Amino acid sequence: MDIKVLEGVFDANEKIAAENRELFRENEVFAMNLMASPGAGKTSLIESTIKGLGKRLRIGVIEGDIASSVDSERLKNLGIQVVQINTGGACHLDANMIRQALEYIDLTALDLLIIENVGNLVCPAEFKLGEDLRVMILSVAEGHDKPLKYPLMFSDSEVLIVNKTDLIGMGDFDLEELRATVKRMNPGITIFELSCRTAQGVERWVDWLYERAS
Ligand SMILES: Nc1nc2c(ncn2[C@@H]2O[C@H](COP(=O)(O)OP(=O)(O)OP(=O)(O)O)[C@@H](O)[C@H]2O)c(=O)[nH]1
Ligand SMILES: [Mg+2]
Repeated sequence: MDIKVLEGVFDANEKIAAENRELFRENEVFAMNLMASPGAGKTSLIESTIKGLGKRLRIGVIEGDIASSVDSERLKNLGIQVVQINTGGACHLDANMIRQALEYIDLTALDLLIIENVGNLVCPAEFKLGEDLRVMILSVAEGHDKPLKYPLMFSDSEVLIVNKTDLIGMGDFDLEELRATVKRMNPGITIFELSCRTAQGVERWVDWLYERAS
């Protein structure tokens, strides 16, 4: 009985995600779901990406948080459309939340929609939003063993961004070991290493995203 209920939730989400996907397709908007632990650097990467893309793409952002509008406040001076979703406790965004947020976004004025998911390394991976691209961040401070402990997001993302590479050498983070583990779990994954703090590696990521989204 319980299993049926859970299946119902996921089926309903898949259905709305498909509708969101169709809406993105009709409006020729490329949608990216950005997932990571709290503090890994999602908002920092969005800031760096917006600056790096400049006027090449028209960008909008949906910010997902349990509470507060701290992140959307950070972005609103960058001259883009930003909508904040507060989940009120839920540890992830779902397709229905995105559908509601889309009522406040003019998709006809966008090329790229970036969705910052709730900071969490587990739950966001389970809910499709209708996105074209699933990107996750792991920051150096979190440790290279995280793919083994939280496998779903690593196996299910198309891109892994290793952020805070400026901190490599300050602890025991082993980049080679991380790469090998992730490639074993998800051979097709594309990995970028960068630092939003120093901007090293950001250009390569931004150019790749531009090619992919346009
Ligand atoms: N050293 C270093 N710090 C960074 C880097 N990128 C982000 N930070 C810092 O990490 C902290 C968290 O960054 P955010 O961008 O807010 O992280 P987030 O993933 O959006 O966090 P939540 O939205 O709370 O889940 C901030 O203090 C950033 O300044 C980096 O490349 N190197
Ligand atoms: Mg954030």
